[in-house]
Amino acid sequence: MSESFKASLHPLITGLSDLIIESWQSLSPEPYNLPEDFGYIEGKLEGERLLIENRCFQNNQFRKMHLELAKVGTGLDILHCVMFPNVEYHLPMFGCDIVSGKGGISAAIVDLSPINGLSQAYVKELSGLKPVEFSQPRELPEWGNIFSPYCLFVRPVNAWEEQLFLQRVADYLKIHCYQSLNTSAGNQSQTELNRASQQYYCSQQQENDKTRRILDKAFGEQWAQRYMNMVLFDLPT
Ligand code: BLA
Repeated sequence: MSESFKASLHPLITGLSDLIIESWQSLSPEPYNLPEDFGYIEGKLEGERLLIENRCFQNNQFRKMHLELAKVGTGLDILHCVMFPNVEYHLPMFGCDIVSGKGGISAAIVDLSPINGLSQAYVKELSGLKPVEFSQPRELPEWGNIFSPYCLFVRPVNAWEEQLFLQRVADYLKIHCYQSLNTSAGNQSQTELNRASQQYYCSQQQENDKTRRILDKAFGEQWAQRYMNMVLFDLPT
C-alpha cells in the first residue's frame, strides 16, 4: 500500500489498517490475487477522484482476508475489511467499516457476525470483554439482521472514542485469530450450513445502498455491480 496514500487518510483509518495487517501476520497469510486487476482502482465521482487500494490474503481457515482503503476527493475516506472463512470451518465473519467525511467519522462498525450461529467459544470470549459505552451509538439498517449482539456501530465523537473503537477492533481480532487457529474443519453437512449462511451474509451486505451509490456514481452501475459481486462480497463457491 503506498505510504503517501495511506498518510492522506484519517488517522483512525491508518491506525486500523496497520492493526489489521499486523494481526494477520499470526495467520500465515498467503497472497490472494483479486480478479481482473482490481488491486488499485481510480475513478471519478462528481469531478472528484476516487482512489481504491486493496490488500488481500488467504490461509487455511480463510478463503479471503480483504482490506480496502478508499479516498473520494479530499472529503471522504473509507476503510472496509472482511475476513471470509473457508466454509469447511465454522467461523464467524469479521467485518469492519469506517466512513470518515468532512465532519469527522460518521460510521464505525465492527462485528464478528454469526455464520451458522456463533460458537460457544466466541460467545464466551466476546461476552467476557469489558463493556464499552459511546456517546453516539447508531442504529443498524434493515439489512443489518446479519450482525451479532456484539456488533459495535457508533459515531465516535472525539480522539478518545476513536481509540476506544480501535481497542475494540484489536480485541475482536485477537479473539478471532486465536479461535480460527484452534478450529478444525467440520463435516460435509456443517460445511453446507456454513456455506448457505455465508451466502446470506454476502447477499445482505450487497443491499447496502450507501456503498453501492458511491461506486455507481464513480464507476457506473455495471462496474459497481461487478465490484460488489466479485470483490466486496463474493459468494463462496
Ligand atoms: C455505511 N458505507 C456506509 C456509508 C458509506 C459507505 C458512504 C454511509 C456512512 C454513514 O451512514 O454515516 C461506503 N463502505 C462504503 C464504500 C465501501 C465501504 C464505498 O466499505 C467500499 C468501497 N459495510 C461494509 C462492511 C460492514 C458495513 C464490511 O462494507 C460491516 C461489517 C457496514 N456501512 C455499514 C453499515 C452502514 C455503512 C451498517 C450504515 C448503513 C445505513 O445506516 O444505512
